Parts: sequence; C-alpha cells; structure tokens
Amino acid sequence: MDACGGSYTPEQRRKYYISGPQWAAAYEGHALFHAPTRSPISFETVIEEYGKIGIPCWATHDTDVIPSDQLGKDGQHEIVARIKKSLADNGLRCSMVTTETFHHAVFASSPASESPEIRKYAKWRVCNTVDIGHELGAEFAVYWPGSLGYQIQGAVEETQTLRWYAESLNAACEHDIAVASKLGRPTLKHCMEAKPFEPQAEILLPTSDAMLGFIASGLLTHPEMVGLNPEYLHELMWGGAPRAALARALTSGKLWHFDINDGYRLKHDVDIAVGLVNPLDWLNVLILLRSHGYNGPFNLDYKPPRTTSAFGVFKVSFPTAVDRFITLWEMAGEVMQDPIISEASSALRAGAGCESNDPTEIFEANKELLSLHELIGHRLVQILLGVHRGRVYSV
Ligand code: GCO
Ligand code: MN
Ligand code: MN
Repeated sequence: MDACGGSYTPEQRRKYYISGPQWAAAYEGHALFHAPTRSPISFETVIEEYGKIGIPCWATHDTDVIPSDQLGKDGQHEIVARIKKSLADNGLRCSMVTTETFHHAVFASSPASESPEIRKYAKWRVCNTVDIGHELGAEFAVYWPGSLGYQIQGAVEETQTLRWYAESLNAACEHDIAVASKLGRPTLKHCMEAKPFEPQAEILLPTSDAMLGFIASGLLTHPEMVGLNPEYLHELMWGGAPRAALARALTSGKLWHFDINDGYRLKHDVDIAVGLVNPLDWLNVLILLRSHGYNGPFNLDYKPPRTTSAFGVFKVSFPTAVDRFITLWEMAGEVMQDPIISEASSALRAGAGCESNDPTEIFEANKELLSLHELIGHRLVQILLGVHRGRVYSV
C-alpha cells in the first residue's frame, strides 16, 4: 500500500462528505453461489476502522445492527445507545439510515404485498427507522424497494402495488413530520434508490427516472420530502449513462444522496469500488456534480471482493476507494479550471457568428469549431493520465 502512493491523511479525507455503510464493510463475501470468505464483524469494529481511515460518516440498515426480533423493543434502544457511543468515541456521525424491506422472509411478496398485515408491518418498519434516524442524528433515510416486482406475471397488479408502496413512504414522511417537530429537528430527506435487475425478475421502479415519475405521480402526500439516492452502477447496469441520469435528477432538484461504486453495463450488481472500472466516466460524473454544487453525501456502497481478507477490507478496500474518489474529485476541479477546456467550451458556446439561416452555410461556418468536441475529450484523458503535466513514455 505504501508503494502504491496517492493516499491522503485521515484529516484530509474527513473534509469530504463521504459515508461508509455498515453493510459494505461487514459484507462477508457471500452470495447465491458463494460461501462467505470473511467472518462477521461488529458495528463497533466497523465504526472504529472507519474512524482510523478518516471516513467521517456511517450509514446502516435497521437490521444490519438490530436483529429483527429486537426492533422496536428494549434491545433496539440498547443497541442504538451503543452505536451513539461508538460514533462519538471515534469521531463519526450517522448520516443515513435505511430500512431492510427485502431480506427477511416476510418481504417475499414485497413490502407492498397484497396482504394488509405485511403492508402494515412494512409501514411500521419504515416509521421505526425514522425514529432510529432521529435518535442517531441522521439527515437522510434511503429506500431501496428490493422485491417490489415479481417473478411470475399475473398476480401482481402494478398500479395497485405502486399505490400501496406509496402508502409506506407517506407513512414514513408523516411520522417524520410529527417526530421532527417534537424533537425540534429538521425532517429527514427521504431518498429512493432504484436497481434495475435484482432481486425480482421484473421490477416496478427499475431506474431513477421511473422514481422521478413516481415522486411526481400524485401518489405521495409529501413529494417535497422525497428525492433520489441514485447508485452509479445501478444506472450503468441497465445501459444508461449515469451522468445523464444524474443530470435528470439535478434538473428535477432531486439529487440528494449518491451511492458511489463501479461495475459493468448489462451485468448484475457487482458493486466494485468507485472508479476502479470506469475512471474516465467517473471523472466526468464528478465534473457535472462539482459544477452544479452538489453537496450531499457520497456513500461508499460497494462490496470488497471475496478475495480480499478481513484485514484487507480496512487496509486496502476502503482507503483506496476513498483516495481514488478524492483524486477524481480534485481532478474534476482541475478540469473546471483548465485553460484549454475553458477556451474550447467558450468558443463552442459563442458559435461561429454566422448570420445566415441556410443549414449548409451554418454547418460550414461551424465545422472547425465542432472539432473542439473531440479536443475536449482528448484533453480530459490527458488530464486523467497526467499527460498534460508532461508525463511521457520513451519508445
Ligand atoms: C445494492 C443496494 C443496496 C442499497 C441499500 C440501501 O446495491 O444492493 O444498492 O446496497 O443501497 O439497500 O437501502
Ligand atoms: Mn446502493
Ligand atoms: Mn448496487
């Protein structure tokens, strides 16, 4: 690691709004075809290790830390008190809480099941998470709808299921308004997260755009309290351009929280560390976010590979992900100041000054200018590779 270079100090890392999820560090390497390769670890260890690295925030699902049978009971209060102490002891804060409405058998038919008792339970779960969020001082609540969809067509009526799903979000927002006013705290920012292909065969809200439509559908009683938590890889998975998906969220004023990771198009959710597959695309994403003043969290929602040891999770996976993010973020700032890109962009925006309305004349007047598109792309890669600073190879 020392030989690799490019690392920042914990103090430098803490200047960025980066959060480390409990489930990411505690991931044991298991999946349908995979036995675990790492042993369970406690939230105390995760928080302590994040603190040493310099990750300033922590996020969790309710059941990452509280067993299902303890939710809403004394066990929950004891655990939340231990979390608070652990965060305070290690100089972290809780930025986000999220409800697991996908893993437990009760959610096999989704949190918006036909069964009223399952829906009642799902509503209680999201309201209980709002309580946990306020107790831990969180700003955000995230909702990944998980099994909102079906394996077999026919039984699930899509419009009704979406109405029922909206009822859970409405319950969470209404409960939040009551709790926040009692505590004198701001309400949480409720953020929906889409994933296109898992865990159902068909997903009712598969993309961030589908969720924007859902938020604006009239089904929510408090659409102003609900925004998005896009995940980079989830937008890439369906074949979209993550940067364009983020741009659509930005123009709707709904880009509130962002899960950062990497992976491949049209594949399953591999949750690889940010910038490890598509660093150029990531640079472009961060240029967009920096130039629009995005100031929400960057949540390290990725899974350390199965081949990495428990030691490696905190010595290799998390520090390298954080440092690559910081490098790309700072590089995005460099691009925004770059005299060549600025000059090329201004020239493109000024146009050729052609007075004619004849398309051929307009094209002729602009065609040299339009070469600047490629020049800007070339310059971005030079910056990414350090070539603009004179890095050369002997041949
Ligand atoms: C995934 C999902 C989850 C969610 C989490 C928050 O990749 O499986 O993104 O990690 O982010 O469930 O609700
Ligand atoms: Mn995610
Ligand atoms: Mn994912």
